[in-house]
Amino acid sequence: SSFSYQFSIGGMTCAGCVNTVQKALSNSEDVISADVNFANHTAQVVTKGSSDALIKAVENSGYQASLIL
Ligand code: 9UX
Repeated sequence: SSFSYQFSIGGMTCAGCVNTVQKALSNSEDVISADVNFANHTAQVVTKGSSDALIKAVENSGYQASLIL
């Protein structure tokens, strides 16, 4: 089964950052879709994996992510 997670993303200071975070999430294992919103500083991700793996992927790309419950 798959899960849908919403994250608050920190550190995106220009629209180019959106592409970096988008790629980090999209290229992560088990991710089905990832949509990053610059205006709201959020990301919506559908994955077959864990939210922790996604937070690590975002952090490894130089940004922060926290799960919105
Ligand atoms: Mo824009 Mo983001 O020049 O690292 S791409 S700030």
